Amino acid sequence: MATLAELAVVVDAAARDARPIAQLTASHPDLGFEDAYAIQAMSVRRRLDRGEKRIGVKMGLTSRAKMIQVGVDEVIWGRLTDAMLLEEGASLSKSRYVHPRVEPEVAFLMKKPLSGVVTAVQAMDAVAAVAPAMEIIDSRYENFKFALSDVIADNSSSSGLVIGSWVSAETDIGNLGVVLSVDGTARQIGSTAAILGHPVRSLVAAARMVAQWGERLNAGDIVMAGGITAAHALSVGEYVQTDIEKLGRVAINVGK
Ligand code: 0L1
Ligand code: MG
Repeated sequence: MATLAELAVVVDAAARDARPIAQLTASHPDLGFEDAYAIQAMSVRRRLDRGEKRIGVKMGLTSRAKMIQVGVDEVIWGRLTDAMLLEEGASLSKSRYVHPRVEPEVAFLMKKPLSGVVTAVQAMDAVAAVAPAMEIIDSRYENFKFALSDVIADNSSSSGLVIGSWVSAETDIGNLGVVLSVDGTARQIGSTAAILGHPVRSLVAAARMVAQWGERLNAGDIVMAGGITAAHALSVGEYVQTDIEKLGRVAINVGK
């Protein structure tokens, strides 16, 4: 049996080298969520030790569409670093990923620390701004297949994010229309209400879940609230855009 630290080396190397690996649960069927989050923390520590900077957290599996797409039913979280941040409107390099997918999200920018059990009002009071966003998810597991412990250990498939322009945190984000289009054709349609009924619930969950690991959301952090629709698998040459009513637009090109 490999130790948790050894498994962290495995998932970190797979992400760094964009190389698919077997599910950890294939060789470690008893890997629980707690161990999986410990692996995640150690693998992200390795990134930070290489010079990457922590910029916030992502919430995952926050919509029914996502839960059904991957066959699990728990909200999960992962850590974001500056190396994952893509410039709005720029090209991502598909060869840096194993099998990347993109999903429309809402991003929060924090202006105050937040941690532990908080209400929705307390959570929004800690938010400086909100923005339309897209997450690039990339499971490091072969065929994008995993058990929940696998994906948690793999930093909840976190691999990229692109943020549009920040708008006022006063904007009512509870039920805004969302369209993800590829080369001008709508491919996924949804509402921000798909995120746990209201995206602020994802922020409340983020504050609670990071606290379980002795962490907090800091002023300046980005919190990705979670996918609104099923994710779209990226192909080279595509132009992918998300439009969110009242929030605006965010786009990327997919390069080699
Ligand atoms: O909702 C998400 O950000 C996805 C988390 C992990 C599952 C996946 O890779 O699709
Ligand atoms: Mg996501």
